[in-house]
Amino acid sequence: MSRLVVVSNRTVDPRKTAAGGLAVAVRESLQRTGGLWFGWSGKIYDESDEMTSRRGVHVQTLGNVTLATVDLSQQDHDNYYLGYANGVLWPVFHYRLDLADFDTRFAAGYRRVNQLFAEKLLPLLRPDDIIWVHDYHLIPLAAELRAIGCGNRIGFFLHIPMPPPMIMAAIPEHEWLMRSLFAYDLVGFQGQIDVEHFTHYAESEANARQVGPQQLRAFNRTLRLGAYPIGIDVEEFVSLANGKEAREMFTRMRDEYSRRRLLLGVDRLDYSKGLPQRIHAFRELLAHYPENRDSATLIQIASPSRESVAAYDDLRRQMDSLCGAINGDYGELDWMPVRYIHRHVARKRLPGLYRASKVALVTPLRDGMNLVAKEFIAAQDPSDPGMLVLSRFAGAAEQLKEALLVNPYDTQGTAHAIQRALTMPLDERRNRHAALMKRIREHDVHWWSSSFLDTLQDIP
Ligand code: ADQ
Repeated sequence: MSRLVVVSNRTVDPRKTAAGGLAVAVRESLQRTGGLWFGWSGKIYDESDEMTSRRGVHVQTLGNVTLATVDLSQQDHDNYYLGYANGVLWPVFHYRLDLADFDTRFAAGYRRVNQLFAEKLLPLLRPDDIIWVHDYHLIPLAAELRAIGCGNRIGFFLHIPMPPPMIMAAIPEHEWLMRSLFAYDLVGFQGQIDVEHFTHYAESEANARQVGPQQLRAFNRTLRLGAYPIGIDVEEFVSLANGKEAREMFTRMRDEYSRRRLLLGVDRLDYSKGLPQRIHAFRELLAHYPENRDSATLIQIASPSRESVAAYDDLRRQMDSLCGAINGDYGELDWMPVRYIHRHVARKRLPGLYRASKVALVTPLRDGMNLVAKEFIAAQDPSDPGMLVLSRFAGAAEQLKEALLVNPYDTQGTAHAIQRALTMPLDERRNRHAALMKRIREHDVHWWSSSFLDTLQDIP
């Protein structure tokens, strides 16, 4: 069996409870087989200090996983991470061309850091290692590794959506990004729609030909594609839900909101998550279904994210003002419609919060998958489960058909679906929950990593 080498922008200590979808999933795949995890240390070195700026790779062995990390210079961090990854690729891949800043210095920094990763990783590789690269920060990594002689099998998984060809083509460097993707042996996407977008894009922009099922040929290389929808560790999450912290949280929320109907949103504060639209829909609910006044409470947790990118600052101000206005207009002395909390919730307590809620609002404008939707299902009491209101534009909607699917741009339609979720009879809630639970168990995180890695391993 080959050794697994995982490369992602950030690494975390694999022995600790990881927060964040990618970290949980990567930790799971590595702990099963052992291996090497390579990425940025999260540290920025001082370029004026000769000693530190020449620093190499930090290597640490933690259980059966070796962590290897590099530091970045301030300039590389700003151009690669803030500028290109989060200022160009993130908005464009979420269909937000209006928020992208196509400064050519960002592209140069992105390429430089991918070259740095390739240079530092190559000496650590063994000939039969199998390499799994994660996400939009590292699209050109395989091409950079190949350019310096790496012949290993390399797979790539895109955690975010693949946009339609005309949107992708707005990126000035899109041809280079496309060519870079063909340096991989396997490229995995969250959903079938992403595979279709990529296929159309490669056919129209690179004259790619289909040479087999899910196989494209261009740039003298054959690339295998596939949809590998990421899942959660259902058993781990169920046991977290039964843990002390989650039970305490559940009891606290149930006591505090015994007379209320609790609705919940848990997100990073990100413009892709549709938070202002969600507040508008909740406001519409109070306006059109007055029985919810003095009764329904929306707890919206939005953890701080990418605060040095301007669009995130604007969103923060917008949310402060929308939540303030709804509380001012509808609140009573003893009831506030929205509790908006700009903070992270500890992972061990999260299942208690999910379980105490009657309805979860997962309404992104576009999302690769969205694991909150799956965690909410896993945390429910099967005998009296809460209901999921899910955006049709989340990758999760391809699988979670028994949720109430909504178009988050349609304020009235979303408010109507929330009302339906709040008043759904117990039998229907149980049936839908059982079907959803079956789906998240069938395609859990173990299925995700083993099906991707088995395909990569078996490519001739
Ligand atoms: P994210 O955009 O970060 O991930 P998501 O999948 O919704 O989005 O959440 C990841 C994790 O973060 C979940 O485990 C969730 O519990 C946790 N989380 C989010 N907000 C939190 C908060 N306020 N407090 C505590 N925990 C919080 C990207 C893609 C997604 C894709 C994942 C995995 O954008 O579409 O599902 O990668 O592939």
